[in-house]
Order: sequence, then structure tokens, then C-alpha cells
Amino acid sequence: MPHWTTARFEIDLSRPRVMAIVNATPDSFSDAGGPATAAAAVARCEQAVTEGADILDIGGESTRPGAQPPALEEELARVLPVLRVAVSLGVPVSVDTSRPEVMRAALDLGADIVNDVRALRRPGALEVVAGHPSAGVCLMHLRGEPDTMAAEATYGDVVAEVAAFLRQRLEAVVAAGVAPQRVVLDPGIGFAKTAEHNLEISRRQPELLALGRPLLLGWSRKGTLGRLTGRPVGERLAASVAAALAAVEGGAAIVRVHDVAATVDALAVWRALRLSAARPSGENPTLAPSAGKGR
Ligand code: HH2
Repeated sequence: MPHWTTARFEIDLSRPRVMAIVNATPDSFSDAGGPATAAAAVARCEQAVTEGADILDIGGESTRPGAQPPALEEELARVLPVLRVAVSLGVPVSVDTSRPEVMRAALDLGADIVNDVRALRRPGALEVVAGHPSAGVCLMHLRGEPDTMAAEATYGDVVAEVAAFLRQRLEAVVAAGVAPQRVVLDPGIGFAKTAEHNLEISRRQPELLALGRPLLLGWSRKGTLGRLTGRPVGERLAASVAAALAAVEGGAAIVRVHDVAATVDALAVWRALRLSAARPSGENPTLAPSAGKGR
């Protein structure tokens, strides 16, 4: 059975997992202008767990195109108060950061996973993760920096280049002493990629699965879904759920989402339909008592 080893939890990946996005930022692409207090982010963590999130992913730096990074002290001040509460909620907690100082502080507070859109390339980041006995890590593909990445979206073969990058980062991390079971890989939907690149990655997801580690996909509310539906970021719920299902159908183990309840429901139904097809006469353990009358 596939597992993701993290600091406190062995995450069973025999069923798809939902990672809830918790932005402790005032300027994220999907909820800019929303409340940015620690209390609001903590409330969001609690709500996500109630809705069935398997992992909480807490970030203090917006990586939207053109974003300016916060000062280190500011990122720490955004993230740590939220993490302190999140680690008591009974689910694995991930910190979405590229800064080794934030990684170290988060792991010291009991965080389970480092989710780094820069794949531990900042000086010192690899050492922090390798220095921890069991923290999980998500290595994501990103070219350039968020404020320049749009100009870097040129590839000969986007899937081959993303795969080569992820393989090289996986090898570097393993060479530094991190067990492969601690690592998941992410092609970085929307990071230095056009809509066409993102769709190509989705269609050829098996080539990324061939790297031998579980895949994490983050389609939620992203621009490609806007291109496909013509809808602004606040109206991409259905599109995001569809993208999450397609990712899982294509073999993704973890989906990173804003809309936890809708995604959890969709995955429950998807699984039941798939599993019952495999076991036509068996009992279905996923059936809960009916919540409504009639059909
Ligand atoms: N996407 C975002 C941030 N972190 N991490 C991983 N592993 N994969 C992703 O696709 C990914 C990520 C961007 O989304 P969001 O957190 O909603 O926005 P912002 O960076 O503006 O806070």
C-alpha cells in the first residue's frame, strides 16, 4: 500500500487525499482582500477539518503571478500562530514555504510536511528537511520566480522538462538523506505554464507517475479553469471539483483545494462508483445513513 511518511503521520494513499489550502496572506490570488488575521486562518483550519480535509496546508507567502514576497519576519508572524493551533487538530499539517527559517520554525512547532513551490532550492532548505528524521516534503516544479514566471513559460516538451526537473530534485533530496517515502511530487499547475501547458501535463500525467512517487496536484480556482469556463476566480467551484476528479482519475494521490467539502463529497462519490464497479455484489463500506428523503 502506498504511504506518505510525514513527521507524525503515515498517510495512507490507497485512497485520494484532500489537502486544504489555508492562506495566511492578505494577497492570495483566490481570496485577495479577505480576512488575513491569524484568528480567521485558524477558523479556516477548523472548518476544513470538519469538512473532511486530510491535510492542512498553511502558507504565508502568496505565489500568485507578480506577487512580492513578504519579509521573513512577516512570513513567520503570519504562519506560526496559525500552525501552533493547527497541529492540535488531529490531521497532518503542512507549511507552504520556501524559506529555510520558516521550515525550521514550523517543524520545531510540530508541523508534519514542508510544501515548497521551489522544491528546496533555496540555500539551506534541503538541509532543514534532511536534518529532520521524518518530515514529509512536496517538491513542486516552478521556473523563475512568481514575479517573473510568466515570461518563463516556454518549453520544447513541457511534460518531459517538468519530469526531468522533478527527477533531479528527487535525486538531490534522496542524496541528502531523505527517504523517498517522505517525498511527493507536484508539476506545479499554473507556475510558469500556459493553459495549454497545464492541459498537456494533465493528459500526460502517467509520465509523471512513472517517476515512482505519489503526485500532488493543485488545480483549485486556477487561471486555466477560468480559460476553460470563462468564469472569474470566485466562480470556479464546479471547475475546480471537476479538475480534482480528473487529476485523481489520472492517478494523483493528493489534491490541494480551497473548497474542501465539495471536493470530499465528489471524491466519495467517485470512489464509490469506481469501487462498486470493481465489486458489483459486495457491501459498500462507503455508504453512510441517508441524509435526505426519497431519491
Ligand atoms: N499552488 C499555489 C500555492 N502553493 N503548492 C503546491 N504544492 N502546488 C500548487 O499547485 C500550489 C502550491 C497557489 O495557490 P494559492 O495558495 O491558492 O494562492 P497563493 O499562492 O496566491 O496564496
